Amino acid sequence: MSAAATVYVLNGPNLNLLGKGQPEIYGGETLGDLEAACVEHGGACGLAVSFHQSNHEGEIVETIHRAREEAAAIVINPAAYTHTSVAIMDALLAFDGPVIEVHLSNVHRREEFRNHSYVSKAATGVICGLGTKGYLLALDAVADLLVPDAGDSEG
Ligand code: CA2
Repeated sequence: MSAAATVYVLNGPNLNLLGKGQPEIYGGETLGDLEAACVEHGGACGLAVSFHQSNHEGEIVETIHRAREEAAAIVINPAAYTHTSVAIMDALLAFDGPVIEVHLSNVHRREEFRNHSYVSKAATGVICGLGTKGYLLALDAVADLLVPDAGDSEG
């Protein structure tokens, strides 16, 4: 049996406050709850989830560099860096596997500055507005994208 593929699930600034404020926008689950749900759901999809959160742009860039060696896919909620960070976009562009961008809130219904994402330029797909369920749907997408196309092996 082959080892489970590793997926890095990355969370940007202030997401450590999840469940501790603004529940009308970001819901009531804590980051710990979200990590547990991702690990469990990832496991059910045959994926090993490595979960990270940082308030520092350079640390996120370095974690993405590590993912180049250690992960088959990335799920990322870059939080406010979504709208500002060319450095995170460039790091993701240098990653070979699928990248799924997730936002808890529907960024297109909010302030105009949240409508633009640098990270989307490097994303395979984007999920927003579905709360923490979006992370689980992103893991489903990763599991699908990593399975070699059955058609490829048939004569
Ligand atoms: O909707 C999302 O997931 C966002 O990425 C969240 C970011 C925001 O800057 C993006 O525009 C959209 C903010 C994360 C802040 O999280 C908090 C959670 C609870 C309490 C305070 C902040």
